[in-house]
Amino acid sequence: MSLLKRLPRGRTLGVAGAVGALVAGGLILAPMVNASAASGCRVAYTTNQWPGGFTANIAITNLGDPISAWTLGWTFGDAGQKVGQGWSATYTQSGTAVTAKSLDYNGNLGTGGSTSIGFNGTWTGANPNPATFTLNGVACTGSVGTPPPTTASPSPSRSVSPSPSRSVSPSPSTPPPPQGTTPLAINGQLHVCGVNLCNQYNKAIQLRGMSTHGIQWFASCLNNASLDVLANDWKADLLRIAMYVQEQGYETNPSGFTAQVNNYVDMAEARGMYAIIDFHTLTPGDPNYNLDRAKTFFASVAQRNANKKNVIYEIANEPNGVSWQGIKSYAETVIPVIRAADPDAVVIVGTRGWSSLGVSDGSNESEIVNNPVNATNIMYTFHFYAASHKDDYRAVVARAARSLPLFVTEFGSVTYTGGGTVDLASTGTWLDLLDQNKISYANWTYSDANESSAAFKSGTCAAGSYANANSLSESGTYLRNRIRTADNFPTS
Ligand code: IDC
Repeated sequence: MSLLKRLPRGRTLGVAGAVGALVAGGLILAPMVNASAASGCRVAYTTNQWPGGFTANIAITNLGDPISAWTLGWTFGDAGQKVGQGWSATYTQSGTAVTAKSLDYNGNLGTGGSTSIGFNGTWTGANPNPATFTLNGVACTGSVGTPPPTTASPSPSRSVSPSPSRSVSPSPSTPPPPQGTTPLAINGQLHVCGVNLCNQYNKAIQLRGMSTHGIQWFASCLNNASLDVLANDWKADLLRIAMYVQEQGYETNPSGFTAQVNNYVDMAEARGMYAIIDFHTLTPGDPNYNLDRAKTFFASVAQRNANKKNVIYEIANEPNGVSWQGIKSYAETVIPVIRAADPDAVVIVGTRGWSSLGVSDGSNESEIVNNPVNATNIMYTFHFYAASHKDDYRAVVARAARSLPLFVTEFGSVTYTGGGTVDLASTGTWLDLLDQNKISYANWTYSDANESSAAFKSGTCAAGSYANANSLSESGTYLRNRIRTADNFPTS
């Protein structure tokens, strides 16, 4: 439905001079907006454009009384303009009318407070930028107005105007300084910003950590002692929880595997680490084969973990033998299930050809760039195995990283079989590339599987000596040294 139809008394989005009127129907009304509240806003909209595409960056400044949630509205000058992948807001477009709604972490804007959002879009025909914006239904004219007190009875406690907070308070949209030193305490709720992963201070960060092996096989490597070592000795930021769906995994005991995953989420959280919930589809490669299981599983884990800040959802490990259109369709079915329960978590979408951005199927990232998943706050998966995948794959990642938010949720220092040669030279070249682009990663595997990708020597988990250097494999020794180097988590 067009938002324009919801506006009262024939007002249209973006008409200057309608300062202060509230929008009926609850659609645009923010909780703290009050009939007598001063309102006003300024918007700076800048674009980079090229034939057919553009990136828009939007800086919003609230000039009125503090608000706790906002909806920015505007009207494109040409029907050919379309919002694609966006960040830091939830975007809805109907015809030329667009709204961008705040997320949990950036809804609070004090007087003078500002926040930045943006999106990648496509265009045909003319590409005039929108000239006028509304914030919570009020035109952004760059000045402050106080509406007449007729739209609702004024609250006695607010009869003195202007509010004292208007001139003094700093923006409450900036979270307080971190209360702890763990990756989770510093970074808080994550979100996607442009092509990066951003922390609660809206700064781009890189998370580095380990993936479990299949939790149906290597639970003996996942306990309080081993995760203490991962958090404190390896200084990992991230634990990826690989829950296979087939191969004696989830499909054999849905409630049992769901509980096991939730338990690992809690164990990671208790140690200040992020947790990727990996729906580890592998064979069959079409994620739609597991669509009903995915909907059941993600509805459950998203509801259970909605209030946690450490959870990232990975909806399909390695799609293979399936088109990008098939993956996109799966994603656009599963993501709304997650969002319904946990609206602000980052979701990672697998890519074609075993999450190679299509390269292993003879394609590349352009199939995604030209036809992105219709959802916000998402990233795309890239996997590599350093002894098998080298410069040609690296060239694609270096290029794709400029237009897609990427997350390396799994990689090996070995061949794609999970075994064979440990290629530390190629691994180092890969990790340098990921570091330069702040691409987060998890290494396969934090286990003692009898294969060269495992970080621990075969059979050592039972002994429990996770911190003993003699327990580590060649790959584990290298990855520990890489992961434990200092993080760069900006807070201002
Ligand atoms: C491998 C394991 C191996 C197991 C096999 C089948 O290392 O022990 O027998 O899966 O379950 C992937 C997959 C990941 C693979 C890994 C190595 O995501 O499940 O693990 N790999 O082959 N993609 C590329 C490589």
